[in-house]
Amino acid sequence: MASADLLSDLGLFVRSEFLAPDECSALKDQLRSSQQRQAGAVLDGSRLVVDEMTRRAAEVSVPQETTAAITARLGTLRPELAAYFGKTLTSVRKPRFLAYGPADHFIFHRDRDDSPDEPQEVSVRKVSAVVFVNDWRDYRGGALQFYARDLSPDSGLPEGKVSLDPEAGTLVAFDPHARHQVQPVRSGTRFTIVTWFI
Ligand SMILES: O=C(O)CCC(=O)C(=O)O
Repeated sequence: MASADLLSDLGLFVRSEFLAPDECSALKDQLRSSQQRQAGAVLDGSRLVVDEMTRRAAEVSVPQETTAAITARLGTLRPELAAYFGKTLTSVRKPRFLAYGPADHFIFHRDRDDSPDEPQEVSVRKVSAVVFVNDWRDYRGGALQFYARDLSPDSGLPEGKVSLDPEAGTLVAFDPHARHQVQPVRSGTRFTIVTWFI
């Protein structure tokens, strides 16, 4: 993974141990035993529909208390993220819990693109966040990749990709306009939590 200094020069917010190791283990057990359904990938009107070429992953239904606890924890970062990204952030969206098994992936996409037909729930996103519940000890592949120039257009950096494969418990936050992808998982299961600050 690129060094912490480079990531912050690129405008990525990285917080290691956002979740402690014991919290990650407990959450992982819960995610393994909870119901999963295929995650949608493309918008059909305002409805997300499955398109395995674009995204192959499962959305995991966790108990309401887990969603509430993670939402509250994410909320504690809101002032820091607002200062870091120079944006007014009023709240955090309900987090989504994701599982990527072998061959699962999400091709390059933006979480917000400001197109005229973008649904309101998308156009309000100001900061995207991903929490890594587990790491390479449990799976191979599955790096989160960005285009360096999307993150830092004025840096003069050559066009290239930045790959992140951080330790379990790390939170990464970024501008939702930045293209990013999840590379195919080769083995094991990768668990993440995604959300947006608005
Ligand atoms: O699971 C991840 O690392 C990121 C998922 C993602 O890009 C998304 O849900 O928009």
